[in-house]
Amino acid sequence: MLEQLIDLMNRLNVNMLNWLPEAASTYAQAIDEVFYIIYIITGLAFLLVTVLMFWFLLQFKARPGRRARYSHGNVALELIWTIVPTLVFLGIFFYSQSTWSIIKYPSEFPESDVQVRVVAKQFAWEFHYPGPDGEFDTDDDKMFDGDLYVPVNKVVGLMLRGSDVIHSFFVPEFRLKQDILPRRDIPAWFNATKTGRFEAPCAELCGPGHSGMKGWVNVYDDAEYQAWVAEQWPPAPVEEAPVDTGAGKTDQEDMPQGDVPLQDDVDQMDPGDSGQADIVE
Ligand SMILES: [Cu+2]
Repeated sequence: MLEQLIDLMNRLNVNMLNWLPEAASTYAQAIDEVFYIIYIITGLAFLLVTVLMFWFLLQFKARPGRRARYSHGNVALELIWTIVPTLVFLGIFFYSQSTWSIIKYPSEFPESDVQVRVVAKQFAWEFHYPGPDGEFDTDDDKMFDGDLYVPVNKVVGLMLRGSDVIHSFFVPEFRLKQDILPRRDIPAWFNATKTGRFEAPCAELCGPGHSGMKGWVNVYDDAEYQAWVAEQWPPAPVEEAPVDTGAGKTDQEDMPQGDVPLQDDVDQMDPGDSGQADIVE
């Protein structure tokens, strides 16, 4: 039904939702469906009202010999045009509830693979990464001015922080838009389904430089993203940082590889240790 209507609108060339940018996040399709439903309902209401208006204009225009009739209203009609829109609005509410809640209710958010703090200020975006330790406000944090880098098909958790006035983080292709308030942390998330470079303009008039306040979301595939991370946080040469490729990887590779290498390791270590201990003793 919905698809046939959309098809009809496309053929009549009245489907303004074709003007939407491409959908590039996991929830973009669901948002667009809510848009379509509302667009169709309001479009039909517009047609009904317009047709009726012209029909009334012609039907009840002044004619010689016809007297005006005084109307006291019609209870049945008023009940209908109150109850029907109420049901329509309630229907839209319940229909869109699942889509809305997964995007806007933090308790419904999926667990994030990457966490970024977004700081909005007049008139720029700052993207803060916690670094390998996963903790913000530590020495290995890094800030990127105007560019957000994320892996494709991964949940990216955002903490939106305002530093001066109200801003709004907007990525049209992701159908993500969230207002940012001064001195408040507001969580948001997305999961990009396409690689590329997507514009992220500020969508809240925030001062004279508002129109120039935009950032870019760079969505990389897995390999590109890993390369970018390795470039930004080069693996430490010593075994201080177990998070990056070097130390952690060899440990993980050794573990499941049968008994022989592990046994060798143990055999090599034990005499060595005891030998050392003997020497010390
Ligand atoms: Cu702004």
